[in-house]
Amino acid sequence: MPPTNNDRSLVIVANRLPVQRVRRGTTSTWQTSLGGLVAALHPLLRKHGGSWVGWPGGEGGSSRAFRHDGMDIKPVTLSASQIEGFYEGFSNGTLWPLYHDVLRTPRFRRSWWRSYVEVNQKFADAIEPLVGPGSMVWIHDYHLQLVPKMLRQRRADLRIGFFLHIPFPAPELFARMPWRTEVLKGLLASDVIGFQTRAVAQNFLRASRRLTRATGSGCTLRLDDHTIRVQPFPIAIDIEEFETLANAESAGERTRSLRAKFGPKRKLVLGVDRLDYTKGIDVRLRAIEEVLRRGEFSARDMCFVQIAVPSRENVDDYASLRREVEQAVGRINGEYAEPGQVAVHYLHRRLSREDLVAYYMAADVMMVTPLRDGMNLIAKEYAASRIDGTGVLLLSEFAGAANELRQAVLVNPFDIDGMAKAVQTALTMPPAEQRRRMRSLRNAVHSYDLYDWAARFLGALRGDQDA
Ligand code: ADQ
Repeated sequence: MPPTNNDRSLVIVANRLPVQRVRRGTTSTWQTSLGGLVAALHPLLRKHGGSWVGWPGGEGGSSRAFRHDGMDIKPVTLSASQIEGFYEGFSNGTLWPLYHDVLRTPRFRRSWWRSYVEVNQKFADAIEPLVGPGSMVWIHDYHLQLVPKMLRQRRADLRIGFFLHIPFPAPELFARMPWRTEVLKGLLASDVIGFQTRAVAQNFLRASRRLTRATGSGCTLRLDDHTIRVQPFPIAIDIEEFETLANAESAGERTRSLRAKFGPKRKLVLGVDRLDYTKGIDVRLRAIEEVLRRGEFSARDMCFVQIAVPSRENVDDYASLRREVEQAVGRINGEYAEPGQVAVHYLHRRLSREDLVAYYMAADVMMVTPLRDGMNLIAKEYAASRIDGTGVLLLSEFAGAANELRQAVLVNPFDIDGMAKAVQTALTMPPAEQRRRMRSLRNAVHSYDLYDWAARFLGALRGDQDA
C-alpha cells in the first residue's frame, strides 16, 4: 500500500523527472514515465502534495514549473556542455565506473568536476524555493551527491535524505578520486543516507571516518554538530504489478506464443538488461558459448535470448560494448546455430511490461550475472512473475539482490567455466528442486514491496527509530 507522509511536505529530487515529452503531430505533451521509482513515489506526491525536481532530458527547454498527474514538476534544464561534462562525463565516465569497482577506468577530468559542481548547484537553487519550513527532501543517486550540503548551508531546518541506487566502493578505491572529501562532505549534510546493502553502507562509513572528521560507530556518524543515520534500505519491486500481469489471461497466450516461436521442446535461457558493461552481458555470452562447445547441449536443445535496452549511447565505453556483444552473437551463431535453429537471439530494444513478463514466464533459466550491481531488480521481477513456481535463477554474487535471494544458483560472473557449469546444472535441475528454490525466492520477494521500501526510508527521515 502507498505509505502515508504525515504532515511534512515532500520534495523528490532525482536526475530525471518522472515525466517525458511525447510528440503528437505538431504538438507535444507530457506523459508519466514507467519505472520503479516513479511508481513508488508518484502516489505519495499525488496524495500529500509535493514536488519532483529533475532534468527533463535533452538540451535546454523551459525550466518553468508545471503540474502533471497530481505532481508539481520543476524541470532543471541542462546546456549541451553540462550534458557532456556533468552527465556523460563526471556521472557516467567518473562515478559510474569508480563506484562499480573500477570495471572500466574512471576518468578524473577537472572540467567534468567543475560541471558536476555547477549542475548540483543548479539543482539546489531549484529546490530551495519549493520547500516550506521543516520539509523533507529526498535526493536520489550519484548524480546529485553535493546537493545535500548545498541545501543545508542555506536551510538548516530541512530534513534531508539521500539514497544511493548503485554500490559505494571500498574506501581504497574511493580514495583515488581527487574530489573525494568534497563528495563525502556533500553527502554527510544529509540526515539519513541509505544504501542497497549493509556491506556498501559499511564502505561509506569507513570512507567517511577515514577521509573526513566524521566519528561514530554502528550506523550513526557525527560531523561537527550534525548527526547522520547511515543504513541499508534494499530496494524492492511492485510485486502486485508483476503478479497481476502474470495472472492475466493474455500473459498465458503471449508466453505460449513465445515458446512456440523459440521451439517448444528447447530450453529457453534468458538475459534482460540495460546494455551496460556492469551487467556482464559479454561474459554471459562467453559462458553460453562454453556450454555449446562442451557439446552436452546443442542449439537443438536450448537457445539463449538476450534482450538489451539501449543505454548511454553517447558514452564511448557503451558504444564499444555494443559492438563487442553484436560480434559475440554473430560468432556463436556462426559456430553453433543449426538450420532453422538460432543459438543466440539478440533483441536490442525496450519491451513493454506485458512482453517482459511473458519472457520471464517463458524462460526455463534466467541469467542475472552482473559483474557488480547495486541491487538488480530483474532478479526480483523474474521470481515475482514465476507464478507456476518453477524456473531457475542464476544470480551473480556481486549483485545486491544476492543478499536476499539466497536460493538462487549463485555464480561468480568472472569465472566462465563455473558459469557454464551452473547453466548446465540449471538446465538439468529436477522440477522438485526448482520448486523448492523458487518457493524460497518468492517468499523473499513477497516479504516487502516497493511501497514498504519508500515508507521505511521516509519513516527514518522523519526520525522514527524503528524504521
Ligand atoms: P539499473 O541498473 O538501470 O538501475 P536494474 O535493477 O537493472 O536497474 O533494473 C532495470 C529496470 O529496467 C528493471 O525494472 C527492468 O524491468 C527494466 N528493463 C531492463 N531491460 C528491459 C527491457 N529490455 N525492456 C523493458 N524493460 C527493461 C540502478 C542500479 C540497480 C538498482 C536500480 C534500482 O544500477 O542496481 O537495482 O537502480 O535501485
